[in-house]
This record gives sequence, C-alpha cells and structure tokens, in this order.
Amino acid sequence: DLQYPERLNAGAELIDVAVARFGPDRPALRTPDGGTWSYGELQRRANQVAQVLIEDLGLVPGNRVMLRSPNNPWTVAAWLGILKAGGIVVTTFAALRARELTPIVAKCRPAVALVDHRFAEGIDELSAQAAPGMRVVVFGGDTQDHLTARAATKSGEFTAVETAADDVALFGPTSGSTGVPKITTHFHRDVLSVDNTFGKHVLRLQPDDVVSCTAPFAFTFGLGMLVVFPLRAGACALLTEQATPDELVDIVADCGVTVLATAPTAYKRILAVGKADRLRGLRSAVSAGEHIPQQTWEHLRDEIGLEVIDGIGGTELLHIFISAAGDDIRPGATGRPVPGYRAAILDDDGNELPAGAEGRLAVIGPVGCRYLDDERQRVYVQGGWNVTGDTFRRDEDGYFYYEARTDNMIISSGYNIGAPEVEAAIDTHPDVAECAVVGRPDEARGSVVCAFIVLKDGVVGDAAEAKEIQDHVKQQIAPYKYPRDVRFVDALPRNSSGKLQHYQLRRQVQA
Ligand code: 3SK
Repeated sequence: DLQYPERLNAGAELIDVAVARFGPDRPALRTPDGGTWSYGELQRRANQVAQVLIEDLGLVPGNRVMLRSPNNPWTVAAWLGILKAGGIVVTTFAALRARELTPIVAKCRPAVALVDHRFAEGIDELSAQAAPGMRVVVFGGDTQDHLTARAATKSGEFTAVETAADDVALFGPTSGSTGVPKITTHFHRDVLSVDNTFGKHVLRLQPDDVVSCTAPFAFTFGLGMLVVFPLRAGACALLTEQATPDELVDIVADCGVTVLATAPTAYKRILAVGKADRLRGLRSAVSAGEHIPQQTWEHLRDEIGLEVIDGIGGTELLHIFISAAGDDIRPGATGRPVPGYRAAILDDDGNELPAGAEGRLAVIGPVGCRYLDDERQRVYVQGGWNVTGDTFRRDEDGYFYYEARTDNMIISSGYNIGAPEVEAAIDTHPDVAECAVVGRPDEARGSVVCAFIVLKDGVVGDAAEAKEIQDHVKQQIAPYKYPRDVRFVDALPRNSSGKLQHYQLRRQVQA
C-alpha cells in the first residue's frame, strides 16, 4: 500500500510502530561481541537523542543534522532520534576526508553534527569553513562522549514531532560522476516506500531473521538492509563497523545470520578463499552495489544452495528498483522492476527502445530523484524518468540485463568512485604534471581505479613514486578511492582540439 497519511514521521513509523507491533523485548540490534539492544531499548535511546537535539541543541523541525559515524547501535538511535525530532538526517561516509566533506557540509548547512570520536579530527575547522555556527557533538569513547552522557539525563518517552509525509527526512550525498557531490533528498514517506516495494515484495524478512550487511548506513543500501527493513519486519540487524569478507563469513556462521547483503566483491572473495560453506545457514542472500557476474552467481548457488537476490538501486531512488527473488530469478538478468516501479531503456534522445536494444536505464517509481539545488536535476530526470548512469537491455519478458556503466563513475567493490575526484586529488601532488583516471576491469573488485600519470620533468616514475602518490591520494580523499593501478606515461591521449580522450585509456585497460 503506497498511500500514506498526510502526517507521517518515519522515525516513529519505524521504531514506535515496531515496539507496538512486536513488543519491546525482541532483539533489534546485535553486535558481533554479543551486545544486544532490544526494540524497547532502541526506542528509549532514540527518544533520548531526540530530546538532546531539541532541548540542549535547539533543533527545530527542518534543521539538518550531520551524522558521521560507523554502523553501530548508537548510530541507529541517533538516526531515528533525528527523524523523531523532525530533523533531516545528513548521512555521510565516516571515511570521507575534509576536502570531500567541505562541499557537502557547505551545501547541506547542518545545524548540528553528531560525530563519532574516531572521526572528529578537523571537525571544528570544517564547521568554521563550511557551516559557521554548526553545533558539534562528539560521541563514543570514554572521555569524549557528549551525546550518550546527555542522553542518559533524558526521559525514555518522547512523542515524535508531527511531520508531513512529504517533508524531507534524509539527505543522501553522492559523489557524482563529475566529482562534485550531489545531494539527494528523500521524504518521510520515501523511507517507508522502500520497504513497501523491495522490502515487502522481494526481500520479505521474517521476524526471526538476523540480517547482516557490509554497506555503511551512508550508502542507502546499508540503511535499508539494516534499519528500515528489519524494523518493519520485527527482525534483528547484526551491526558490524567493519568486517573483511573473511571475518564476515565467521560472523555469519557464528552469530546465526539468516540474511546477508553485500557486494559481489565480498562474495567473490568468500568463494576464492573456499569459505562459502560457512554461508550455508543463510535463508537468503542479496547482492547489490555493482553488477554480479553470472559465473559468481552460479558458483554461489552451487556452493551454498541459494540463488542470490541480485538488485540495482541508487542513492537517488534510495534503494533497489530492479531485482528478482525465488522463482522469479532468471540467471544472468538483474531482474524485473520491483512492484511499484517501471523501468525502460532510453536512447540518447530520451525515446524508449524496444526489447533487445541497449540503452540508458531509466526508472519511475514512488521514490523520485530530487537533488538539492542542483542544475544536474535536468540531466538525470527527464520526462519524469530518473535516468541512471547504467547501460542495460531488456528482454521480451521484461527482465533487465546489465551491460556497462554509461558515465565515468567507477564501481569498485560496490563503492561508487567518480574518476574526476580521483584526478583532482592526484593533481595536487607536486610531482604530477597531469593525469587521467579510468576504471580497469578486475576479476575480484569488478573494477579498480587506474591512473595514467605524466610526471613533471626529472621525476622518476618508479614503484616508490607510485606508492607516494597513492599515499598522498589517501590523505586527500577517502582511502577506498585511491588508484590501485598507477601507470606512468609520457603523454595523455588528446584529440585535435586538446580534449582528453578517456575512451582510449579505457580501451587500453580492457586488453
Ligand atoms: O548501488 C546500488 O545498487 C544501490 C542499491 C541499493 C541502495 C542504493 C544503491 C546505490
């Protein structure tokens, strides 16, 4: 049912309704160290955070609150508390560096930032530069915990602020293919829509499910899998701040996880190290973030006896819009539009193409793409269609097949990395004359970031120089974006008017 009442608060719908429906004692959140928060405890903490925001920090409805912390129970409580207080959650990857956060903060202008103590370095400078007056509350750790200590002084009861179903609840920054972040905006009803579409029709969690997902909440894949879907189903989320694929399989087996959601890279790694049998206790497995090769999908089916639910989604539409589960799965296809969505293949002029033709994937559904104050809205939303950066084809039966990325976004291990932002970071190294970055196909990671670099005269392009540039990039931007493949060249390919020809480099790395 995609009709929502005029007044709707997603925070209350998620936690208050869950407590009323499933009772306060069910486990809501678990951590691999054995920690458990019940539904009642999560509700209490969220209520306390809401009161800290309103009473101590002066939050008024519509204010934005930046949340910068990894996947743990307090982050979930803060996320729900912000919504219940009528605030807008600005989710950011904890790993982002100052140069990536500054434009996000400048555009979102948060009134408050809730920051995990491990990611608090430089936060005051950031505030001074990009959001003067932003109140920063550091939390976690023994000595710096100004959120949970304040929360402990508040009552566990709080009635959510009345918000409209189409008040904005969430800002989701995306790095964008040009390297300039775009801020997607989502309403309170959108948060429920993702459950009423993918959650209810494809994923179908049960109250006794234990869900694990490696994606951080700032990647809305993780937010849906670990917060929205479990709370709507009365299920439990197992939260890991960070887990390598090798650790993940042990967590899945040892903690009784029944539903796993991760990117193909993790599944490939699990298969490569011969640990897939540790996933045999799963009831369901989901793959998203990048295309899963058919060979990997079949390998998993043979090893764990499960047909993985593939899906494509986007921060723009909050979650997965094409997918298939159970008997609906057609090997090799990503799936069909999730009930509630329509999808089409468009040519360059925006005309719908027939079955079999390759073109730009476009989607319409209950959650729409709305960028905050951004001209690029015109490019990505045309005639009501949300136009993605992916090339797909559709068969006669309405199944969609991934072909390639259309833009210069590199999807590596499920992370979206804009080539221009890596180029900009490399360019700041004093030895670099110029550079160009492309995605190089990679068996394990889908793609890896590959940098072609022209060095300044007299600088020797050896392994030590490559390492130095890689380390430099990791200081400038989130480390997962660094170029794993560095190639020193004498010149970059350009056309007669001097325009850089990335396609030539892409062709070179295909070989
Ligand atoms: O990348 C995806 O496929 C995705 C899936 C779910 C939610 C968000 C995204 C970007």
